[in-house]
Amino acid sequence: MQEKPNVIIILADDIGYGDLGCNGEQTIRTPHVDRLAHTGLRFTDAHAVAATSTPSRYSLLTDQYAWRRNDTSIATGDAGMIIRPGQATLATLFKEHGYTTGAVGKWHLGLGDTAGSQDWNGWITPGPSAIGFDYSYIMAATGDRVPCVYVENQRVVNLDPADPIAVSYTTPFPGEPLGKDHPELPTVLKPSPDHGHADAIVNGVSRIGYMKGGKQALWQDENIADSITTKAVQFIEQHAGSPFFLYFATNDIHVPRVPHLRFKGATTMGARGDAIIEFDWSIGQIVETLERLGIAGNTLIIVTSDNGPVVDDGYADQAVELLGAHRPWGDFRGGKYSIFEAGTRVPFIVTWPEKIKAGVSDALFSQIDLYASLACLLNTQPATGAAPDSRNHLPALLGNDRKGRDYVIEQATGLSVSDGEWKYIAPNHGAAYNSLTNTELGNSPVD
Ligand code: NG6
Ligand code: CA
Repeated sequence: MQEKPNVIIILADDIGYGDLGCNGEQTIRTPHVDRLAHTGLRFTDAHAVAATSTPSRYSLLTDQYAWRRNDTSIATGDAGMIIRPGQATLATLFKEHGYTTGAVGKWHLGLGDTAGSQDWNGWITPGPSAIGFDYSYIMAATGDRVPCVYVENQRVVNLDPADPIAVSYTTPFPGEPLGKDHPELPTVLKPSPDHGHADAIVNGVSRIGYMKGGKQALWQDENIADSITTKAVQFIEQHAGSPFFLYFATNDIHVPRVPHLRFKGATTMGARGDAIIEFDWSIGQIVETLERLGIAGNTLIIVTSDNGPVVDDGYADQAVELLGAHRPWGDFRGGKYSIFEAGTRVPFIVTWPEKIKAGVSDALFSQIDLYASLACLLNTQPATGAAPDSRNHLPALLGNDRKGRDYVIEQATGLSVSDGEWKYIAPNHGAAYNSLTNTELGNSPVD
């Protein structure tokens, strides 16, 4: 009988607190996530560290606040690896304790030594293996940034050597049409006015950045959830006999939202709503796999999100027009990019059937504490210098402490600190409002 639990972190992209049925929204049905919420512990006051992906993921994996560095803002698709080789991460923690470790899905933490230096046609290094992951199957950045290919164990999947890939974020490739010059060519999704997303056109969708070649390796947008879920399921199947740690970062529900046809019309909210249902399906596949293999009872699953919700994030997918009564941000103000509460207050559900009792926890919790808390679960402490900002809140994570942290620090353009009742937002000169996404950002230059 395996004593150590398997650990799976399922990190959604841009799913807001209110986007899940279990958080009180009557406008959407997410049965697989809701089942986890009802059999496990559902947090009402848990936070991502930042209101956008790269700093949030950096902080979650290293458990060092991203704002301690000045190079952790939203990464391009050719960014160098932001977490440096040898830096402690959740993956190194688990690996040191005998786990097999895997990263599947959205990466958005850079690859290679420096920006633009990656060999997309060879071995891309450093990559996830340099920070503790035994296995990786990732999208380099986001769905809306080139290169639009999967990278498995640091090599582009399905690459035809006769059609090498080139990527640039500075210089277009002659002969490759761009969305900004050919607005008629993106036939699957058009960018929203003024949002950008008007560079390389891949699969009828114009993206950010320039790309050439690699035609055979291109992902199909409607198959991304299927592809990465299949890889996550295979990883679980292959390692079911000994402890594993899986970081499963979904592409749903980031833009461009192109859910598989079988989810079309699953909601009345168009692609954004349907992508939430696709996300929920992915969760169902993971849970069903664990149950089929008889390891569900001793697997700790965390379902959470990298930042708060956004409705129009750059493509004319009718998310605004079809939103109806749905409130992705729940009762909170702001959203993705915002220092107000909805920027980082995210869904957070923890299940471990053999150890965690069903319930709802109002404990103040931050993703920054995962390292120290999970280290405690492994009967160890962070090594000197590892996860410097992480504190052990394992009792809160397991439902034995309903208070949690004294405060959380949140990051958007600037910083805020909240004790769960009051919140201080440090004055800063960032814009007060993002008119593209229609988000109150919470920035103000005065106290
Ligand atoms: C923004 C993009 C947005 C999204 C975001 C990253 C524009 C105007 N907007 O810059 O579409 O890609 O970056 O999202 O380009 S995140 O969830 O990965 O942080
Ligand atoms: Ca995100």
